[in-house]
Amino acid sequence: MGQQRQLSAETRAVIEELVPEAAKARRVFIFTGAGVSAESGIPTFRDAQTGLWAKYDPVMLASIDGFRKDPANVWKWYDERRQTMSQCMPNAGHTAITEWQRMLAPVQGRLDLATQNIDDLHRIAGTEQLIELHGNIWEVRPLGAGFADAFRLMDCPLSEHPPRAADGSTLRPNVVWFGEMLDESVLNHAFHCAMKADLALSIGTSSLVYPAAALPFVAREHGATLVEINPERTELTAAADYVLQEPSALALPALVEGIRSILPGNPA
Ligand code: BJW
Repeated sequence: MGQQRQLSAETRAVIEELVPEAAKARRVFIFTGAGVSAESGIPTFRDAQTGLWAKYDPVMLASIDGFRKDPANVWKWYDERRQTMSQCMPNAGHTAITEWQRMLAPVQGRLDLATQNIDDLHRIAGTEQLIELHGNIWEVRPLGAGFADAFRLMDCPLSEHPPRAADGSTLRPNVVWFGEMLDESVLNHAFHCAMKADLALSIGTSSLVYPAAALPFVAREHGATLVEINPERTELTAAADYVLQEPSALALPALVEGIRSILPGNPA
């Protein structure tokens, strides 16, 4: 049997201090990145440059130039990732966020979740009104078309690279590549939620990719208490009020359980 992982004594002390404040928050904003899905078996974007996908250059592939140069190769990479993701289930971190969102309903609170992840795991875990900043790997749109023309394409693996629309035109993944604008309405909504928050959490992201990485800073500037959950230090760490230097699938359930124990209307 595998050894059970435990939070460090330092993290337990930080959670004990954080729980009463977190339980008072009625507008919670959560910003997530690849680290949250790492424990479901999906390599992070940085892992991709050293691990499973080392044969590819994700920074080149995640760009419109890379796609125009070799759409079949880019689609091969996305198809492999779709196949990996189709085998993955939400982990305890995803589930804890959903539980926290549900726990806030009886106290007229709300939790907004903006994710950079394209893997659908937050939705599968049941989180509602999900804000997908960088799109969704299960959606496609015709090359040259906008986000509004996206539709789901669940074939896995795909029968051809690139997949084509009924009229023969090339389809692309409905994700945001380097140098591309994010969907303006989605980004504006995320900033609005960040600005309204009284508690903001940045979880499992290297905080390097903008404009998304600005969200927790903006929440902090507008008065939110800022929490970071990440086993590594990031560009955000120094700005955070509370730092839980742990995997999210370990720290989030402990935090949410602590909140549940004192939040009205949420029996264990
Ligand atoms: C754990 C854990 C565990 C591990 N528990 N944690 C200079 C040159 C070129 C561009 C720029 C530049 N300076 C700025 C830019 C802009 C650029 C940018 O920010 N680049 C930076 C890299 C410098 N941004 C853009 O281009 C954006 N668009 C834009 O700015 O438009 C404006 C504009 C356009 C045109 C003209 C003029 C202006 C678009 C950015 C789109 C990002 N897209 C990607 C790909 C999505 C599709 C796909 O996946 O295929 O999004 S890139 C990639 O990075 C992906 C991710 O969502 C995103 C963030 O990554 P994330 O989630 O932080 O993952 P990692 O891997 O970096 O980190 C994982 C973390 O998890 C680590 O910290 C671990 O420690 C942690 N971790 N295990 C908790 N168990």
